Amino acid sequence: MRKITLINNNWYFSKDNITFQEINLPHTWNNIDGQDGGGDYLRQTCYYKKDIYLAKTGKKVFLEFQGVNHIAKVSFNGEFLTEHKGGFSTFRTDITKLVIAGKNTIEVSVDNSEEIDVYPQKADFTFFGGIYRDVNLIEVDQTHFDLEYYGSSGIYITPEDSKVSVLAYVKGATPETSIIFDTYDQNNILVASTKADTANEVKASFIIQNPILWDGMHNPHLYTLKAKIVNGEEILDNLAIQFGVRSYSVCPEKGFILNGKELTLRGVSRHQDKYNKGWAVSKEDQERDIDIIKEVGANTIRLAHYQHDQHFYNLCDQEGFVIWAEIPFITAFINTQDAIDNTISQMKELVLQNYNHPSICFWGISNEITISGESPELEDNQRKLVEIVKSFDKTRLTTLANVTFTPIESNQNSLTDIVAYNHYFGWYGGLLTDNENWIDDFHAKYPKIAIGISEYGAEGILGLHSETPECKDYTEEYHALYHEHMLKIFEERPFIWGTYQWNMFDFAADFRDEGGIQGRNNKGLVTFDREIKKDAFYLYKAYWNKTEKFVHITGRRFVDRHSEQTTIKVYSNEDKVTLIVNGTEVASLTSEKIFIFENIELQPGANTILAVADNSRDEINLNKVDTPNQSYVLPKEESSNEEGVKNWFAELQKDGTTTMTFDPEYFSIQDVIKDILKNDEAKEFLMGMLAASGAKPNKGMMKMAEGMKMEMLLKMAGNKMPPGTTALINGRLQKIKK
Ligand code: GCB
Repeated sequence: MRKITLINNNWYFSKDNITFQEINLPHTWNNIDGQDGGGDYLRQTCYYKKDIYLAKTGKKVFLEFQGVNHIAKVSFNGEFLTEHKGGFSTFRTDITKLVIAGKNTIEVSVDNSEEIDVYPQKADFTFFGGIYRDVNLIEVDQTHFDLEYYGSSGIYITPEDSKVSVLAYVKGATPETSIIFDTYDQNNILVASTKADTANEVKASFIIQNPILWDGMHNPHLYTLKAKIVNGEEILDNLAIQFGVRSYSVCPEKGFILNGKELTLRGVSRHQDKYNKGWAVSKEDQERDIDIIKEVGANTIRLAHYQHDQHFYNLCDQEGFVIWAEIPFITAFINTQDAIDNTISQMKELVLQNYNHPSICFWGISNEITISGESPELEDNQRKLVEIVKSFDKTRLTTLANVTFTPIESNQNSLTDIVAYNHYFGWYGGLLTDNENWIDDFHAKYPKIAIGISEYGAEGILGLHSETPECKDYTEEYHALYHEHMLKIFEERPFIWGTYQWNMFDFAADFRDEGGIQGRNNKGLVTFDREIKKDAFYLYKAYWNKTEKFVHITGRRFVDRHSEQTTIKVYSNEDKVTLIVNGTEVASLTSEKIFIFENIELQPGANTILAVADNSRDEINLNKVDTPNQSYVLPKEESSNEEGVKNWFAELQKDGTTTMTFDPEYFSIQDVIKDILKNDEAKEFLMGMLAASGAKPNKGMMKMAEGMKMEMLLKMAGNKMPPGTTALINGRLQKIKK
């Protein structure tokens, strides 16, 4: 029988390999410095060790690590065993030969520093260093399901209608051993059973009569395959793996189709970190995340931007979410064989370790990878990834997330089965209405390509408020208004195969300095500590949650109201809402999702606002004040005003040229930022230009951008730049000799 022992407790951790402190796993050394801003969190090699008392049993013994970021080097009793590159997948190492009776020592060095050949390289999130997921000791008989095949379970289950095919890899197969595959339904009733001889590779299949389908959130029915390697009566190894029977497709016109029925996928993205914990979150933290995502009413999750914990995929299977799973091939393509190999190994691990999860429908091969430019080499790398996925998994669809400025004619839109774009029109640049214009344009030009929106969002900071919200004011009100627009246009366009709000939770991005908050991306519907649901959360809930009736009065943190009359906005999934102000009924409105009560008179000082619907009610307190509460407004930096942009542009105009030439002896917008920064004159120009445009890039941000071509940076700035700017900048760079 297999014996699995969780060995998370009583480890020792050191930053210098000299002084150690006792800790328990999961652990990261960046839980605080990775979330406090400055882009200066500790990125280096740190050290873990643990003593473990074992007996000599004649069994095979493995160590299993479920997540160590980025590079782990494992030694056992002083002997180096393995190196694993990639911070998100399970890996195991065979320690059998080194085990001694009594005290044994595990040593792991963990490196999260910048490594040229391991992804992610550059991205908008903190790369928390540490052994941040579980570690297990696994003891098995000499004959066992293979534990060394890309960290997978060694068993791959492929259900197609009522036929279920199983592929199992076995180590130490002998003529005396055989395998029994028993399948149980959710009520623990045996529904199919089959037996096979053992071999290195075992193929079996069986029929489940009238299978109960895994039908998304409607009925996420799971079967359990219990696989046993036996020698007569003796059980040598055993595994229980859940799977689901389902079929799906994506249609460019109708969107996602699950088990023959249209299911419009509307959901969110999730990062795996949490306030003060970094990535070292508990199972309970993950369960809480799932509960919150369930409450908002999403039916799909993009688990960005890397492989998440097995526990989370299990929860998704159980709840019926449709999942987009992906590798961290993000932002910067590195054209070295080592880096390409790293994308391949992370892809194999993702697919093989998660093959049996019915919730996973889409394998994502890359995210915004053309930020560093499009090239045949990049496409080769992406094609290779698609090939690998298809060679292992014939049933699922591949996808990718394009950065907004990737032309719709780009080859990027023909690499994967379906595609999606990250768009932030109405936040980083462009108008809110550019969203629907872009989507309609794409759909009209490419009616045969299924298009999804893999990200969209805006910052929403709880302390900032406005009666007249506008783009870039960081208020909770603009955040909500932005999402009102997005939800409306998505509802009008059911052909969009999936939409993924960015992001369900605020998350750590240590280099960020947004709206007065250091080290955080504040686009969440819920705060980083999961304690507060922003107003926009309830807008989504009103759209998506059909079962739990509620009313939510927005603006509860916008307590001090200054204007003569104020507007009270309510989000609800009820039909009719009545507003009662200071005990007096003011109005009743019949509407859908959004109820706007205008010209509400408040009395000086304290006011009670009550909203009542058939099944629910909500109450908030507002304060009528004489002078506006200044803390609600983000102080405008002098350097970020429009004037700055205009002045800089005028200066450039005197000097620049509008014809684009690309003399390779001189700099141009086709050079990458890193190279531009190496030349003093070019650097001075670039930094001056950024300062004048109001951007205040810190060290971390510059690091993120340095792999990008200048032209990409300009495209990202979008319509924030006056027309003709790209040509002008190029003209100026063409005067600087390399
Ligand atoms: C993106 C990235 C994501 C960022 C997000 C943002 O396009 O894919 O990693 O966090 O934008 O908030 O800027």
